[in-house]
Amino acid sequence: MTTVPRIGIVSGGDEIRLRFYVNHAIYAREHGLDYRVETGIDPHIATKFDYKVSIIRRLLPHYEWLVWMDDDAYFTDFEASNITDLVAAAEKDGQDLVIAEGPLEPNGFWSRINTGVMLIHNSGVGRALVEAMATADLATVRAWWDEDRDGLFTNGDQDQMWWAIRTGGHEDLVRIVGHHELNSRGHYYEHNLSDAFVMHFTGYPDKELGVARFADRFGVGQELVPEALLDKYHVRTRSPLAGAARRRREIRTDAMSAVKYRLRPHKERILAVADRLPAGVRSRLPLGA
Ligand SMILES: [Mn+2]
Repeated sequence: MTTVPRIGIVSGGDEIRLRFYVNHAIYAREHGLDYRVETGIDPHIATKFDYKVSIIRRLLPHYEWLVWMDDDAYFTDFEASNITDLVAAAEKDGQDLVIAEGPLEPNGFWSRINTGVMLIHNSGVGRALVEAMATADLATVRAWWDEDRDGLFTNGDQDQMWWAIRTGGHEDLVRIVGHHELNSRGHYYEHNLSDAFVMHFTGYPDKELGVARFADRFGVGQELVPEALLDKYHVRTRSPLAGAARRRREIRTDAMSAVKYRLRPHKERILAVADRLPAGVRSRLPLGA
């Protein structure tokens, strides 16, 4: 008889663009959890979000609880046992999904949930939620969406999951926690890295630089892992974005931010014009996601 491991963390996508896997692997090892980094390439990919959905569908049967971590979400508190605590709390209350609210961003964006970090139970309801997220028709979800009630529409798995929760009768089986507990943002870290459990780098034009600058704020390396743990696990490459390469990225990113800042009063008009351009041209403009 084979036994299904209890809790596994998985992250990845279609490319390995950041060193998140060092952060995730060390957190998992410290807390006795399994960890895999996966490539989500699949014959059925339609949008950039599908890589993640394909990984979750493929791996959920291999664990009792599967923890999805976006590649731009980093653990910042290596002492905190939030993953096992939240799984225990969900099991006690008979819940099959644990997910955080999408907190207010500096640009005013918010959402009822954020699918960057999810704890999914390998149960009938857990599997049904994943299937609904994977297959829900985005046009149907968009027609149902109410921005005042549901927040920002992102055109992807997050909206499909929220629709699945709300329309599938699963609300009592989903635990929506505060962002500090599972999936927070840079502006909520005030004093130290234990102000929240996971830092999710949403909305950064250059994520690798965003991680490096956040690391500098708290005097830690770009893996966001305490030095003693990097030593313990023999991590040889550390804080790789440095020197002239980093300076080039700083200059480019700051120049782009300055342009965006100056154009902000005209944003609606620019977006309306950009909407009429061919997709190939539009995708090269610095309009953000
Ligand atoms: Mn993300």
